[in-house]
Amino acid sequence: MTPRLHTDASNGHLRRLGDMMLYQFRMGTNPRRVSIYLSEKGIDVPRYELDYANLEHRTPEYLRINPSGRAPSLVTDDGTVITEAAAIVEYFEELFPEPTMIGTSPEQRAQVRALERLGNDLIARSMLWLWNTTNAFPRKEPQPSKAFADMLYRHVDELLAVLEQAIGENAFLAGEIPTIADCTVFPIFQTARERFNLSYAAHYPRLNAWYENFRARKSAEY
Ligand SMILES: N[C@@H](CCC(=O)N[C@@H](CS)C(=O)NCC(=O)O)C(=O)O
Repeated sequence: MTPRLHTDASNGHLRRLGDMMLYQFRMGTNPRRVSIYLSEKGIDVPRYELDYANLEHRTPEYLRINPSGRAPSLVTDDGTVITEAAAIVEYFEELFPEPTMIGTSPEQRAQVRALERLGNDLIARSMLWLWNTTNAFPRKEPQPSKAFADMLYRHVDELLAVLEQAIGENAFLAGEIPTIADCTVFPIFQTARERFNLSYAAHYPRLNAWYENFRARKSAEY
């Protein structure tokens, strides 16, 4: 299946995929993995903004698309449904390998994927922490517990420490160019720090520098 491509006359590098639909919550951590990636690549995909407050993601219509009732979901030109942010990102990366955001050799790709998977785990642990640290997710955690949150943060911090080491002196998580690993890790930092104004990874100088650097990119606009 080859998607229909259109070049936007006003922006020569923008690649528009007119017949797809990306279901998202604009502020959601996992949907932002995809939207940040698409912005970095200059790919324009039609979006459907799910009405989270009114539980549109739990309606029978949406559950037919994504039985987990979560976002993001992508419906491709031929009606194929792709769920899971990482799968959606890798799908686009296969459609548009240049400029690469996953690496050019099997070894590089494995290293980027390893960091990306670590980021996936970081998000999962961090979400449990957020559900217990804020009152913003009453359907997930009706009675947030500070003690539980503190325990969960230790598991978050364990992965942050690995990322702090992995980034070394690099500008981006996997080296000198942004990769899908940055697209996965950045949104959870942004959710914790900007959306909920929480201290997150505050004592990791390299990750702090990376965050500020990435935050200045157009793709990170919130
Ligand atoms: N592993 C999934 C996680 C998706 C996910 O949890 N999305 C959140 C938004 S950040 C969601 O839809 N939450 C609604 C719910 O769980 O009810 C992915 O990578 O796409």
